[in-house]
Amino acid sequence: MPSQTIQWFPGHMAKTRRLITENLSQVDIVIELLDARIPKSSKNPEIDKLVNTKPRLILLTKSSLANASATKQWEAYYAALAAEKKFSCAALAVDTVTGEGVKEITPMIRKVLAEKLERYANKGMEGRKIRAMMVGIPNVGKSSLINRLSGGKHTRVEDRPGVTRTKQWVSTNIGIELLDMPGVLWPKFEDNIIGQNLAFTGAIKDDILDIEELASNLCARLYNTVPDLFCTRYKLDRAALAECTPYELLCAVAKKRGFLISGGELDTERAADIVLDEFREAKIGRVTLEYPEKKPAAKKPEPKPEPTAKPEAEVKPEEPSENGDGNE
Ligand SMILES: Nc1nc2c(ncn2[C@@H]2O[C@H](COP(=O)(O)OP(=O)(O)OP(=O)(O)O)[C@@H](O)[C@H]2O)c(=O)[nH]1
Ligand SMILES: [Mg+2]
Repeated sequence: MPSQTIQWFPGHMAKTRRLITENLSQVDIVIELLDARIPKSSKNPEIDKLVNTKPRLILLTKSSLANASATKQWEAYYAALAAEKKFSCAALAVDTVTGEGVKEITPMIRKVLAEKLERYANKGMEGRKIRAMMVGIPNVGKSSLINRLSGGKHTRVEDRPGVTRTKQWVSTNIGIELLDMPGVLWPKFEDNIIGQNLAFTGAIKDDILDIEELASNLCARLYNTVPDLFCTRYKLDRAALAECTPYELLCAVAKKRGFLISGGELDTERAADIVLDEFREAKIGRVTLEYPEKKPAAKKPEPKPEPTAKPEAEVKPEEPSENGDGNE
């Protein structure tokens, strides 16, 4: 099966880049949202240039869908960067559904802006509202978080990327004005694995994707990194699938679920939708696809034991990248 090169950069995203730059002087802080399941792939490399030296807070969103131990590692990674003064502050894991981390956002913002707030206080401007701009990839949860912080349904939220199309200010009673922004990607992903990760988690519009191929690749990724979770969910025999291609893994799911079309052929389209939906809802388990890079170990690591089934499984490094035809 030829592999699709994933790319999605419609005109409104180029406009969003300009919107970020134009509105930067209006805000005190930028809140950059990363998807806790893919903190590396969801970090738009252009944001650093656009935001420049403006104080920034990183949030790892949708933490209830990610592996908790991986999220802790990502928090530690950003805490280390902050300690080395390579970043303005540590990152915080949040989830707008469970409410995890949400109460810690305001104190964290105040910590990042401590010097500025002190200057305001010295000028007798304690009551001045902090203005924060939300930036991040599509579907990462910017508008949901604004609604959660403002305690109302002020912004449109939908289970698809590209919902917010223009900027919107929202007031809160926690001393912060929030600026919602459309989600923004970048024109060319460095590596097709990044495109795949973004597509697996729902940051790329499904309409432009070959869903069967995407789901086949997701099956392969899950089989290779969290085999127990994948095989348990779809009642598959791990050993019997060892030599399978990604598409054969998808076929195995379709067969096990009894998805057939007329003539008795396997309905792999239906299986593809199911695998993607169940991954995105964490029904397969709380899976993080990327871990922070570890510093080289001082001594040789012990050989890894065979992974065993557990609610939150460890994830191994990426499968090799694939190249192929483009799409838009
Ligand atoms: N489980 C979970 N789902 C979330 C969380 N935050 C957002 N979602 C869901 O993710 C989807 C997208 O949320 P939005 O708030 O619209 O995302 P956005 O970043 O504003 O998206 P765009 O406007 O398209 O850029 C919705 O279905 C939300 O319910 C979260 O913390 N946990
Ligand atoms: Mg939005």
